[in-house]
Amino acid sequence: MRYGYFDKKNKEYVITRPDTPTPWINYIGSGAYGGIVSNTGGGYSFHKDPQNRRVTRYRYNNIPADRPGRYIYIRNRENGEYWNPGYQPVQKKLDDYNCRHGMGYTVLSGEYQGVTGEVTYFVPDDKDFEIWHLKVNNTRTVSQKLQVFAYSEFCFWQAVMDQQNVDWVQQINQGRYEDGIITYYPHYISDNAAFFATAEKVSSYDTNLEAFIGKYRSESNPLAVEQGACSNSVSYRMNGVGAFCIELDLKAKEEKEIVFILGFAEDRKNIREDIKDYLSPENARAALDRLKAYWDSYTGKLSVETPDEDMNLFVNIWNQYQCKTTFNWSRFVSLYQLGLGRGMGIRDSAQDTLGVMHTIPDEARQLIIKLLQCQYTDGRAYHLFFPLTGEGGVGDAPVKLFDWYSDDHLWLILAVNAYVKESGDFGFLEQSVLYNDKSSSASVMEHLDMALAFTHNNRGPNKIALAGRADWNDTLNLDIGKGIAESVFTSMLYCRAASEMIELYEYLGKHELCKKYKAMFEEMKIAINESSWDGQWYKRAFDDFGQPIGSEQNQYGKIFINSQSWAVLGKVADVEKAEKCMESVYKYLNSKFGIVTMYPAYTEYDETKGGVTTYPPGTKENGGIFLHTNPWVMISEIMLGHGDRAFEYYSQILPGKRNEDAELYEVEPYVYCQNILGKEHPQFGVGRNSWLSGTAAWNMVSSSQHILGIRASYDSLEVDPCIPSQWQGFKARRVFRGVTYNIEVHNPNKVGCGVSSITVDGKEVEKIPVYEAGTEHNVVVVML
Ligand code: IFM
Repeated sequence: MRYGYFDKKNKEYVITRPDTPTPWINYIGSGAYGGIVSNTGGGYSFHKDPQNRRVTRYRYNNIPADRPGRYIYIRNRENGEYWNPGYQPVQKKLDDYNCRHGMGYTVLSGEYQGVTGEVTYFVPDDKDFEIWHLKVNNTRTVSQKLQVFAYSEFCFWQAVMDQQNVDWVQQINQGRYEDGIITYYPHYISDNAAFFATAEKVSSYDTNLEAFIGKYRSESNPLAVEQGACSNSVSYRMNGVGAFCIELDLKAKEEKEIVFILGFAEDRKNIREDIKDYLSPENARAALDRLKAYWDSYTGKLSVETPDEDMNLFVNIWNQYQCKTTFNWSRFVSLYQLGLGRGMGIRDSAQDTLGVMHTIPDEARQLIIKLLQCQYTDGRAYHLFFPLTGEGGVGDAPVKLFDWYSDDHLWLILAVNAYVKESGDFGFLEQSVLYNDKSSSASVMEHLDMALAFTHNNRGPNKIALAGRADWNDTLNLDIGKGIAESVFTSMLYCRAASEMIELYEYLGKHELCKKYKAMFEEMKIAINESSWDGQWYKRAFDDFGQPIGSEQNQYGKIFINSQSWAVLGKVADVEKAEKCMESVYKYLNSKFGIVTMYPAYTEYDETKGGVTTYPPGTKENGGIFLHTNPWVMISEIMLGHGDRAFEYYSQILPGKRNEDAELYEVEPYVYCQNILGKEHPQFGVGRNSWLSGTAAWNMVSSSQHILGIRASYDSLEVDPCIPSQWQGFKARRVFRGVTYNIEVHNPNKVGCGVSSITVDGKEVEKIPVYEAGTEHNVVVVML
């Protein structure tokens, strides 16, 4: 069943029916003020931090009720009927409905009884508030007397407190109205306020939820809308809302535009001045045009034309777009991660920088600095931090024995190396950055050295990395107090990180350091191969009794995905072992909806393994398809020269390919989700946790840098594709360090991997040079 389609020209996904299997959402905002908007207007807003600066409420665990949200009610004053352009919350059957999710904006359009309503939600590129730009059109040949109600429900800023301390929160809330602006603030705060505003003539308003909705009613039949007027309520306590009623007498075929602004002000005295330029429809339109231009420039650094339309759609638009959202919000705030408690993950954000590096390296560098500031002087790192307050910590994972995860710090090395390759900014490596104690500092390079040193200094009986609280797999909690559990995966990640350091030090001519890291790399590689090769694949870990996890000898969890892909990515496996373990992945872990994390899944809770065994078989880390891990397999296949296999893996998880079976898939077909229920689950194929997943960044990396092979290196742009053998080639445009490269790749012999010649502007070259910024060059790559 189809719920919508991709509108390639307008870079939008168009939803044509409101009853999607789950709310299909979009994000507005750039990483400061922002919010979530569903296809029926559900969702919420926050300012810089969804936990500490929540602006509006959302009721979780209510899917698919998907309420409340940013609602527009249109009421016919003659017959009293009312409806919403986005269908919710009144749920009146509309004569026409669609939702267009674009890049940074969402448009909801509905038609009912000769009236169309269209509302566009977005955050202007230069402001910390959101615009609701409403157009109401009388499509009839007679005039109509209408009313518009605009509504949003405020939240106390600390979103956890809003749920936990209702007694306090409800006594302190204050809501006021003055000349088109509703402010909402707690009694004890004098400067800040959330606000809702319009420049239109307001016939009545409400600041109090109970007054607008009425007792024992809901957003679907609010008293104010039913009776055709708000009650000008002043909220001295209880729950706050911003609600306006505006009278609309539309002549035949007349259209009226109204702008509403919802936001948060650090100083409420400045609200009027701050919003005044954006309250007119003309300026709102101009702001939307600027936003679209921003996104065109963001996605314009890379565009490809391959024989696969779905790949083009995702590499050019949707995957790039999702990468910016994960970069903004890590795993902090979605409809599944509630913006409470978790904060921004260090490992997550470090990986997220990889997905945006080609287009916004400066912003990536700024985030990397924040992550380095989360590092302890001994090299390990916080597990998460809160963007508004800068506080960090280890989070609320069930195992409390450790204050470190074995992998967080190692991802920093991958992020910094990717940044330097993209930007050529070697000076960054010398920049001094504080540690999390806020008093000691070290150069970026020293931070990275310490990251490797921490793992080197924390190895277990097999001389491989200790497991700590967990590794990438948050739920594999093996250390139950003995302190000897080990992670093979982290050891492989360490090898990858060490080899990136070796490459960098070689390039910089730092031979002594290079030697040191080569020795560290070799030592770990040998230890892994001696302890963890299982015959057909690599073991995953050792538990706190020294017993293997992910071995033929285990009844459950015989084989895990990550210790196969990272054996290749970490350059730990020789060719024979690499081929064998990747073949085992295909044989035991692959399925038509993606590769599962491990097999067979655990069937019962086991405290020696921890969180993974709390999940039923086939769910998430316990044998589910945890999509984040799939691109690692694709990259590994490409490193082995298997372009067809890699593309098969890539295609089978492309969300666009699930558009036709969205009823089963349930989640948005325009972004990757975090997990799909695996082959051992009765609901095999159902997706969950859309949007915030490392899948976005790593699929961007695997598709553009490995399948298509276009990647930055320290002194050149590499084009080294490994494509499906039947492709004749492809074209791409890549902006690298300000230089535009128009690339043509030819695959005359249908080999798919390996390059026989490269010419730039007609001259054969060994490497593609970095030219003067602002110039444009034509690159032709002929494959073997
Ligand atoms: O790696 C983690 C990530 O940090 C948060 N989501 C779950 C992943 C796998 O456990």
